[in-house]
Amino acid sequence: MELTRCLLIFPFLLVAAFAQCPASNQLKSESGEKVCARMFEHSSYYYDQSCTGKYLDAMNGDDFPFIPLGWNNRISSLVVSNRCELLVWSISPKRGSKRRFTGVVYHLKEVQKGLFGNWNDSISSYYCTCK
Ligand SMILES: [Ca+2]
Repeated sequence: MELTRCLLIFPFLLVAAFAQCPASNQLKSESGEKVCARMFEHSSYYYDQSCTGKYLDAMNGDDFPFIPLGWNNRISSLVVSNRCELLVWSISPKRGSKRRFTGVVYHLKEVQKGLFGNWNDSISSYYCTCK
């Protein structure tokens, strides 16, 4: 009886404790403003532990040919708000590979960049817009 109860409750607790990536319709700044995209320092092999570490918010219309200081080649996961899109480049200013993102991206490592690369720790410029 006790064991059964544990088995039923434990998986739910794990998900609740580690669910990290916010949903695309829940991105708000501390002042309550809608955020265009939130970019995170880390990701995890486990989907429910992604979107961790420090994060960088892009607001609607933010256009950064040079990503803010300290963030170059550092972003590993990201979430783009509903009806918004994030354009990124691998080299500043807006050079190299280019990619458009929407929705939740748990692992930039799994997004192919060019023939052999991937987008983990590879974003150097961005432009975020919402409709
Ligand atoms: Ca990283």
